[in-house]
Parts: sequence; C-alpha cells; structure tokens
Amino acid sequence: MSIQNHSQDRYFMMLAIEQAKQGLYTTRPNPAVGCVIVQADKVVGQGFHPKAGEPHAEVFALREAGARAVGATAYVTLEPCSHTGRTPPCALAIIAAGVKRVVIAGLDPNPQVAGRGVKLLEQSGIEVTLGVLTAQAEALNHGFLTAMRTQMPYVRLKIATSLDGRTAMASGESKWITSAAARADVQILRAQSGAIITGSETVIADNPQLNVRSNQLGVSPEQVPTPMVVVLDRRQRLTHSPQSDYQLCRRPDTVYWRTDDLTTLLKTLVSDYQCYDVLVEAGASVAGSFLSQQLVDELIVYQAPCLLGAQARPMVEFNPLSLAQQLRFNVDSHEQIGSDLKLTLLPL
Ligand code: AOF
Ligand code: ZN
Repeated sequence: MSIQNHSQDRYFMMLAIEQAKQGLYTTRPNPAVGCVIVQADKVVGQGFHPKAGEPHAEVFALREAGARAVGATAYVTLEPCSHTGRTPPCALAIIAAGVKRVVIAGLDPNPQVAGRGVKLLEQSGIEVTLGVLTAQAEALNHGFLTAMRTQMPYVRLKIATSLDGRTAMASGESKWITSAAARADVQILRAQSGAIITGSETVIADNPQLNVRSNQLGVSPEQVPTPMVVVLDRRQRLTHSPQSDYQLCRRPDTVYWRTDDLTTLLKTLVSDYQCYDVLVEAGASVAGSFLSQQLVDELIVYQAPCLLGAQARPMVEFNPLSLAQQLRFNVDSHEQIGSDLKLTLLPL
C-alpha cells in the first residue's frame, strides 16, 4: 500500500466526495460514502450510498462502469467494506470487477472492517493508495467515525444569542433573536443528527417540535429520517402521557433521561440507538453541563447583531472560579447567515 497525494488523485477523490454528499442526510446510521471509477482519465462510473440497507457506493459505481471497470482505478471516500452486513462486501465486488487500483480517503474504523478491506484488495494484487483528501472525506462522517473509534457520539451544541451573549429576555421572551435564515440553517444541523437532546425546561417554556422542516437539503424532506428526541428530565417534570400538552411528549419515540449522568446517556445513544451524531438544543443550564463536562465536540453559535442588556438570560450557566477555569475554543469557521454570524468552534 502506498501513501501519495497526486493532483489527479485529489481531483477524482473530490468528485467521489461530491457523490458522498448526496447521501449526507439519509444514510444514518451508515456513513455517507461516494465512489468514482476512472478508466483512461475518464469517469466511467459513479455512485453513492443512499440509505442503510441499500447497496454501497462502490456497487452503484461499478454497475455504471460495467466492463469499463476492467483495469480501471476506483476512488472511494471510505475503505471498501470486507464484511457481509445488510449488503455483501464491496472489496470482493471491486476484485470481481477487475479494478486494477483503488484510491481510498481513509480507513473504515468499523471493527468489522478496520483494514481488512485494504488487505483483501492487496491480496488479490490490486494496488491501494491510502490517504487522499482524508480530512475532507472524514468531515462528512464525524458521528460515524467518532462512534466507531470511541463508542461516544459526535456532539454538537447549538446556541442562538445576541451580541451580548443573551438568549432570551428575563421574562423568557425569545422569539426571535436570530433571523429566519439562521433558523433555517439549524434545520441542516438537525437533519445531520440521529438524536436531539433538550431539557424539560425548554419543553415547558417553548413547547418545541424539534423536527426537520428544511426544504434546502437537496433531498426531499420525506427522505430525511426524523431525529429522535431525548428530554433531560431529572426532576421528572414531564411524564410520558399521550394527553400531554407538549408536542414532543405526544411522540411515541421521545426518550426521557432521568439522571444527571450525561456520559452514560451519550454512550447509550451509540450502543442502544445507533445515534452517532447528537445535537444539543437546550437552555443555559443544559449547555453549561455539557460544556463543563467536556462532552461537546463542536459548539455552533448563531449570533444576532443586537443587544438585549444585562437583565437578559445568559447563554451558558457555568461558573468558573478563576480565569484559569475558563473554557476556550478554536474558531473553526465563521460566516454570515442572513443578518447573523455563525461561528463554529472547537473546544481546546
Ligand atoms: C463501503 N461502502 O458505501 C458504505 C460502507 O449493513 P451494511 O451492509 O450497509 O454495512 C454498513 C457498514 O459498511 C458501515 O457500518 C460501514 O462500516 C460500511 N459502510 N462501506 O464499503 C459504502 N456506506
Ligand atoms: Zn461496502
């Protein structure tokens, strides 16, 4: 196996990543994967994994290539699988098709695969190149990769604030601080998530639905599975009753978590529910718990250019005793959405 990074390989891997993106909201709990087959510098087949249970990316690309796969190079955004899951092993399909070389962005950390796909390909004499556009390909599957490597989900915490870091007036009034465009962007975060965690406080105050309503996902909204909702309810302020006043409580799949142990909750979401991408949309107290326990992988702040004043509610309940206990972040990206700023921050 060689590790190289030629510009031609990067170009075709970029096309494979574009393929993979088409499955971004629909493959859960499977990863989004794309594949491009190249014969004599021309794309002769492409495909992506659309949905768990349906064929993997390689199968669609090989189907399109047909006999033109003989002697071709396959570009895949994730190591081709070696196991029989819901579908047969892609490594064997690639071998059977007569592909000569396979370029892979990154290994599949799924313990059922984990290097065995590469081994199968190499044992049959296929040349394998690993490590082309790895970070770009991995960015599509933070949840899947984190869960396979650590048995914990990838946790995004989203907060909408004013310029002075306030999320509501003292009365609780908060509709709306950020623009419609920023709120529409949140729909994309939801669509990426297997589960949304909120607090009983938020349910009682806002009676949210926390469903996916975006028409901007590039796929029809019916194809996007609705994330399950977990309500943190350690004081048992909500009971699972069909007569409930709250929209979320009317959903039969809502889960209530009645302890303080957020680490166990996150592990359980991976092991029992196959939720690998988790979005926390809650109030200051829940946000403070996740942040201070270092359970957040990515903090997303939508900041509206307005000032709500010192009486308004703060974004995080968290009381460091000294500057040394502050929480710090790297700014991963910043962009303007509608009239607001969107900051994506990675905890240090
Ligand atoms: C690939 N190509 O396009 C994808 C892969 O149950 P299955 O058969 O769908 O297998 C799911 C596992 O296969 C998943 O957990 C991951 O390890 C791998 N995903 N592999 O070769 C693909 N989506
Ligand atoms: Zn596969």
